Amino acid sequence: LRHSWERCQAWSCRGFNTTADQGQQVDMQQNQVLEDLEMPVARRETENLFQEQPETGNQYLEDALLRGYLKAHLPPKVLEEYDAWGQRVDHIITCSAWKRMKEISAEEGLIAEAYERKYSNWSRVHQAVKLYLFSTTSGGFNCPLAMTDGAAKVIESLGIPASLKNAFDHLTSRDPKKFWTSGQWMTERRGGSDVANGTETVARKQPDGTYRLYGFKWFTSAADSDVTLTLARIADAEGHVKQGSSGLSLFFLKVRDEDKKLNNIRVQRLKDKLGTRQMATAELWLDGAEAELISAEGRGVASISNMLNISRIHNVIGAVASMRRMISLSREYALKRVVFGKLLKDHPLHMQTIARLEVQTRGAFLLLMEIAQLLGLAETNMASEQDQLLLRLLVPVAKLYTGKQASATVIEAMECFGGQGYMEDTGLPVIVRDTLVLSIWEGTTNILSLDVLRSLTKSQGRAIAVFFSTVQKKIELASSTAKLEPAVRQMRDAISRLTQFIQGAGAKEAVTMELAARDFSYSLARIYAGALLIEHASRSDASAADVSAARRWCNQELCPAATEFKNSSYDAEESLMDSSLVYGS
Ligand code: UCC
Ligand code: FAD
Repeated sequence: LRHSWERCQAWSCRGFNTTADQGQQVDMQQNQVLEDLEMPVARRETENLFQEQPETGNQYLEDALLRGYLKAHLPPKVLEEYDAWGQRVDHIITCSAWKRMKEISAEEGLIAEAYERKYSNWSRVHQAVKLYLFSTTSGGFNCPLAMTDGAAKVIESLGIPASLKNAFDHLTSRDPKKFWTSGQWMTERRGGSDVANGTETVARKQPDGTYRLYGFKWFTSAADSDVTLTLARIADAEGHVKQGSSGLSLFFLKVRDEDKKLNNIRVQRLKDKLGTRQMATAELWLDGAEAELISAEGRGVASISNMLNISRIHNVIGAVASMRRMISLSREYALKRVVFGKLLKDHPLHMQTIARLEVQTRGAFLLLMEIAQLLGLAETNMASEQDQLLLRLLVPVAKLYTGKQASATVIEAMECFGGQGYMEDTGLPVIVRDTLVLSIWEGTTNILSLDVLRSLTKSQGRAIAVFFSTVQKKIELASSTAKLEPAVRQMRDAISRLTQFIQGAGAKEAVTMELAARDFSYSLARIYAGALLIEHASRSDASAADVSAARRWCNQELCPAATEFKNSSYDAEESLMDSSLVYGS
């Protein structure tokens, strides 16, 4: 793992990306033109007068005049729409570092690992750890990897049909020349969350059994990918389509043909994004794109949910990795920055600030590992029914919770650098911007909170029962550890309040649970992560810091849903008042 990380680190230092992901803001085409000008990392002698930096820099990135001049003069385009002969080509230009990331991902088996299952049920943990180390130095390549893993998972869950065998082999290949990445084209203009009502793309069946897709995909990330999965409505002989979720089917398509020509796809434009700018997200017209139907008709959403659940786990990996990176940089800076006559690390209030971030990150990390373990069990037929229910429940819980944790953590950690944290050329704002998307894509916080309810409803109470029994078991094992006693007590109290909330809310109208969905999901996240921290701290070789992390985590409000329920926050009158507060009448 260390070797993998060092390779990626070395690569991201060599190119436009320093270890602090600095160059991500520079347009990709400019990067391509400029890459020869980029100098290897060089440590600069610092005069006593200046504050020592937390990381070494890059000569090109540090030369503001050079960058400013070139930025002003070079064309910022990253999309070549026409070739020299006037033919429409819509070629998305990516830099060599991006292409190299794809090669490294294949060589490291970042997707292959999960499907080779060399480490049996531990293969997913191994993959997750490698991705976790890779994530913040991947220059955004973690995004196509997430979707590629999701596509491979869908194909595998279909039993790898003969028509998709070749694609599966490419998606899970370790050979850089063979490795393909996949997109995930779900969002249309009218619906990113409400895919069931927002999808207008139509699929027309061809005499040879394939389909042609016509529609407009509003967000398509890693638009340079080789293949994609997408949703469309199959038109009948009269051209009519069925509306709603049951009218959606899932399709597989190749983005380009053998001659690298786009598959009747036109790039409308590239998105001008707040972050993740090193990764091209496009708006695409499908104008008769040839596609293969891969789900049963009308089962598109259920089929693509296999992809969603995998890419949401990757989102958790990205969230924890961002938190870890910003904390590493903050604590490193605290060893070097002197204020009021001593190092930042010797100011107790500053250490308390970082320690709080550390506690959050530990909780998030253990949630991630728990999910990776459960997924590994499920994929090697070792998961019990309870494990599977828990996995289904914990994926949206962890995605929504760690997305929010990561946003808050990176902003707080940015402040740990004072004014420097806000300066573009430190590379820190890039990490902040790239992190903020984690709570939006792959399902927003509210949508995932509703998905938590969906998973509970569908299991008819079994999932929440497994949740409670698993948490109880974890804290029971720790109850003999005296130092953890306060944490265990707080957890027992939270479990009891959560039980009362569920009984109380269950007796009310459905709207109560909808209004409570977010607080309820946060409660599940905090209670489950609390149990994991306690379990971790009760090992015989646990450190004092492990115990402290568990205790501190459990000192927070573990069950906000119970508190808000007691405050009548989910009552119909309060819901009306929400609207009055927002609209002022
Ligand atoms: O944003 C995107 C890519 C960004 C780039 C990738 C970054 C990756 C991370 C990088 C690392 C740093 S792609 C777009 C993402 N879009 C979404 O996440 C959509 C958000 N909306 C939802 O999730 C909604 O809840 C929908 C679309 C699933 C709701 O659809 P419906 O059709 O209204 O919902 P239904 O009718 O409740 O569900 C239809 C079926 C049901 O199964 P059956 O019919 O058997 O009862 C559901 O149980 O689908 C099933 N289902 C699921 N099953 C729905 N969701 C799930 C699920 N999560 N797991 C299992
Ligand atoms: P809306 O659904 O309009 O949501 C607006 C707000 O309303 C949100 O706060 C949401 O939480 C809230 N809301 C919606 N419904 C409810 C409800 N029932 N109850 C309470 N609150 C609700 N999509 C793809 O398919 N493929 C991609 O590759 C892709 N890449 C992306 C890359 C980036 C950088 C970004 C920012 C987005 C990308 N997306 C992609 C789209 C992304 O998945 C959607 O933007 C996201 O799912 C939200 O959908 P929306 O934009 O339609 O927002």
